[in-house]
Amino acid sequence: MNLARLLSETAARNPGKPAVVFEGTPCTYGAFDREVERYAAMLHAAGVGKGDRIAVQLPKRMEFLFLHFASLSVGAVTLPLNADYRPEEVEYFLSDSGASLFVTDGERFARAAGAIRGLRGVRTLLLDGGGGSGADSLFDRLSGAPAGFRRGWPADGDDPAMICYTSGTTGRSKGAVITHRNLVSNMLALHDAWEWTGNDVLLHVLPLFHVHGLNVGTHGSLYAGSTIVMHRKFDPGRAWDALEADGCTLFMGVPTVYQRLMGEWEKRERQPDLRGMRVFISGSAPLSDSLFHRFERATGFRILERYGMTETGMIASNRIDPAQRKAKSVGYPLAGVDIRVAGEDGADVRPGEVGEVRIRGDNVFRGYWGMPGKTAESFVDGWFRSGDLGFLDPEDGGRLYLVGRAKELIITGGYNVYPKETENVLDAHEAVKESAVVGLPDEEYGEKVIAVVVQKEGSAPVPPETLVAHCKRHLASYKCPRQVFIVPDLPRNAMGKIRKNRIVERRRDGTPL
Ligand code: MLC
Repeated sequence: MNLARLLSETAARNPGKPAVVFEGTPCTYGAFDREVERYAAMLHAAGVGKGDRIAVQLPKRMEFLFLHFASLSVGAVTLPLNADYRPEEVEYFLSDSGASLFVTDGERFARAAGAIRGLRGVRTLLLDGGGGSGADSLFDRLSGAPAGFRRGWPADGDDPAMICYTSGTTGRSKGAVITHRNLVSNMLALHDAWEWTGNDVLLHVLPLFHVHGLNVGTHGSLYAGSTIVMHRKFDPGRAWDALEADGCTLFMGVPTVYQRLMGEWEKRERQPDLRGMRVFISGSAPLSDSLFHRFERATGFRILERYGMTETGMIASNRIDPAQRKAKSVGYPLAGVDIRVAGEDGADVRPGEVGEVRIRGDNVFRGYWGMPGKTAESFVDGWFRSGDLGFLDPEDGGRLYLVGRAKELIITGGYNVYPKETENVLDAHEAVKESAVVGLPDEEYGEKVIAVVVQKEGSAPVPPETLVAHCKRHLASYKCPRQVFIVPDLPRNAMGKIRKNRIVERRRDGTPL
């Protein structure tokens, strides 16, 4: 069981059909598969083999996909990195994972070179430039790759295919090790649940470095032998035009994307003709009741909401029959996925009661890379603890509703942010005594990151913009506070713990802190 092999078999059945139309340029399944093979030959010649980690930090482009499937074809492990990660973040991911190869572009390498110089055993390949930078050019390597190479697909079901870093409560990111079986079982479950066929055309606007855009959208579509119309970046106007003009049947977005699509819809004089569309799917963050209904009133489509996590892939989904989709519910467990809802004592709660959602199945990852303690903490008796609070509706066949989170986590525009990571960066600023980072409700992003900061005694007043700029030097933009409030002290409870709820309540109704 090797994901890349399965996809290569689909390619062999559909050689002349467009697999991906990237910004208007089609790439057929045959051409796609030949490129993957050429990239695999290059990796093999570079000495990359089973179990090696290949970190890829690139903007959205076809080369990312060729590399990913080539990596899986030679038994290596893909480590996709957010294109916005800062040098220090990249350095951490490379060193923590022990990656032997880092593929990026000249611009990112120029920025990260200082931070990663001290790492041993990492070779860098650049998609452009390369001259004089000390790194090799990917295209030079490709043209020198041996002809006649045949993929051996040495990795099997229980071998790692990807390591996806997720933020953690302690502020230190953890690499979720995802196997071929995890990927394949989840892809097959979605294939059936969403009745995916070769006739589908997916409009793809999400980043490729996350589970949503890569594993759900791209793997699923390439397995079904359907076509992906891929946009480099999400733009609501272009998206509506493409949905009509490119014969699209499927769309996937995070709620922020749907929010922007609605804003654009309401501005337009002529609405797009969506007769070809089959289903709009949302995930990665909770879809509000009001957006679900607003979208349905405008377009006639009920958004299909589904639930997933990096560690588990997709867990639950609403049904493909629109009549069985409900607002605020993430639907039913996918085939092969078991869900239970546990109370504080670890026992199942009574049907309909709220508890922590726990998950078991072939979709569940193997553990966190190099962190056996963290891995052990996240499982109880073989069940993965999602950290999400929810209930199963006994009156509706066990339909799952999510109502909150046990862990401190902010989801902004479909990206996860753990406050601790941002607080650590703020606290490292010379003028900061302590900080508290919270998520405030936000119409566009779902939640937005804000920080409340206490200055060190005797330090000169520091403008909030300086602290935002400080964060942006060290952290990807989505983790940085949109606003910083300087306060004399933080609200605490009798135990001395910061009362984050109090901060959220006060910011919501505008009370001074
Ligand atoms: C961008 N910015 C964000 C942000 N996205 N800030 C907070 N949260 C976000 N999500 C910042 C930019 O860096 C920029 O900052 C500023 O906001 C303006 O950018 P923008 O032009 O408004 O943003 P845009 O690039 O258009 O992106 C919006 C978006 C994007 C919604 C299209 O956020 C996105 O693609 N989100 C999808 C994330 C995703 O794929 N998640 C899946 C995780 S997998 P500055 O300061 O630089 O100007 C997962 C499992 C599962 O969760 O179940 O799916």
